[in-house]
Amino acid sequence: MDRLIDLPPSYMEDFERKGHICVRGLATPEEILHYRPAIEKTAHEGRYDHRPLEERDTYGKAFVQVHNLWQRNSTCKSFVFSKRFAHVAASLLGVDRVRLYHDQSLLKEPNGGYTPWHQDQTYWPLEDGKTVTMWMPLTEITADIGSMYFINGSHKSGSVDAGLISDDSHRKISQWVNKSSLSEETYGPMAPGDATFHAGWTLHRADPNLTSKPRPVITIIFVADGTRIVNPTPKQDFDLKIWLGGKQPGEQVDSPMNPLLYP
Ligand SMILES: O=C(O)CCC(=O)C(=O)O
Repeated sequence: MDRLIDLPPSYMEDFERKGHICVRGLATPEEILHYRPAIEKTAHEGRYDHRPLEERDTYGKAFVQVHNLWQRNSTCKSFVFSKRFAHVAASLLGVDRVRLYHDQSLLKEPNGGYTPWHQDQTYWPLEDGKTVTMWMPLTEITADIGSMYFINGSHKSGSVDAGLISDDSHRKISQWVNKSSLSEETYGPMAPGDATFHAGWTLHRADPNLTSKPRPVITIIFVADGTRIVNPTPKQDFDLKIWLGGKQPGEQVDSPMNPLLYP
């Protein structure tokens, strides 16, 4: 996972302009075959919400979420600590060094619900413009299993005040998008090991899983080295307590919870 790839400059330009890109074949089929069992097993063991789908709210129906696989399993750690992924993140952010904010497994179950429109940075007490999320499926992404959609250029608008991920954020952002002149984009079918990258404020959503197969995805959130923690909004208190190893507003994101991943 440490074999680096250099993205053509157009990727960095597209990321700057649109707030998202797709890198095909970032992990090889062999690498996915090797790592997928450990990622799925660790995600399964870490699952804490065992309620049936119909008893969960919209957020709960969208995916089963398990965080920081890197701390739970050494094979997952070597996947998350891939220098190849972190180097792409550094290139997109235009920085020399990136750290881990956190990783997560997002399993959209068979018949799992839609992922409402939202902005990740609503949750993060971090300086603007310093984060990028890698979203990598471990299975074929077809039109009916829950692919991602992005609003081009929306990262430049900052917060659209839609709140946390919910039917309400979906409604508010749909209205915001309808009033804007910004367009929606999806990368269509994806192979295991392809990856999308999106910025902290990029508006994004995913379709429901209409198939009888699960949709295993791993995401890794990278943050530029040197990024400072900002005063949290009430919605960001949780992240301040959980993902930053006790660091406080004004300090840099550099606790052992946020290891340097590149170089
Ligand atoms: O996988 C999904 O359905 C949504 C993922 C997402 O919102 C994210 O990675 O930020």
